Amino acid sequence: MSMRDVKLCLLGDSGVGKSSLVMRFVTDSFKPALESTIGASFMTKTVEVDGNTYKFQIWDTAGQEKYRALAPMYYRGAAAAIIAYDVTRESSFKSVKSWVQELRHQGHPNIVLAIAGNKCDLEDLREVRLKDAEDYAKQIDALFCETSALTAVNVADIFTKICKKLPSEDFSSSRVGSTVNLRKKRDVKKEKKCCGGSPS
Ligand SMILES: Nc1nc2c(ncn2[C@@H]2O[C@H](COP(=O)(O)OP(=O)(O)O)[C@@H](O)[C@H]2O)c(=O)[nH]1
Ligand SMILES: [Mg+2]
Repeated sequence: MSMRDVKLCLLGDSGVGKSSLVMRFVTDSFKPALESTIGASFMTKTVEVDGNTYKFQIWDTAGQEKYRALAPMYYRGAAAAIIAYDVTRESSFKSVKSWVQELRHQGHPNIVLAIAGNKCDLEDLREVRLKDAEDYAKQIDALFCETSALTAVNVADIFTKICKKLPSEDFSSSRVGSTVNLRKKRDVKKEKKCCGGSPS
């Protein structure tokens, strides 16, 4: 069976739900009181998309400022990054923009970027409009989803979309455990947004 290892890192302010998103994706569960991440934590999850197998190596970073200097260790060499914000906290959406700038300057030019507007279950507390985030993501050619680690909405989808946008690789000749080669050209098939539609 052909398998691709995909190194992915999660970035974003503290408390936006990065660890909860990883937990939902990896174990399909939600724990309301997760301990806050120290430095970074690592998990793997294997998925099948379009008949190909992808093994995600997920680095979940800590959002606090004191750990920010560590982030390059995780996003350098990453094939994909999910930058998460909290739809109920405008300041966390502003931080997305600074992460995008940092990745543009320091990350790999072909890194697949996805933006996750998490906690979309908290519609009443919303501070970030869906359209504003969608427009921004489109402008920087990033995948975009509003997600909820609590209800599971769009969590698996964002990872599936990332698989589809990874630089193409010849699976028939790939060895077990081969890694994504970022030097290869990006898949020409552009996907402007991830999940579409507005949350109910
Ligand atoms: N309502 C709601 N709360 C969430 C969601 N995701 C995370 N949380 C809560 O937000 C807080 C921070 O989550 P955590 O995953 O630790 O955030 P991190 O610091 O970005 O890793 C916790 O109290 C979570 O239970 C979500 O989708 N909806
Ligand atoms: Mg965390």
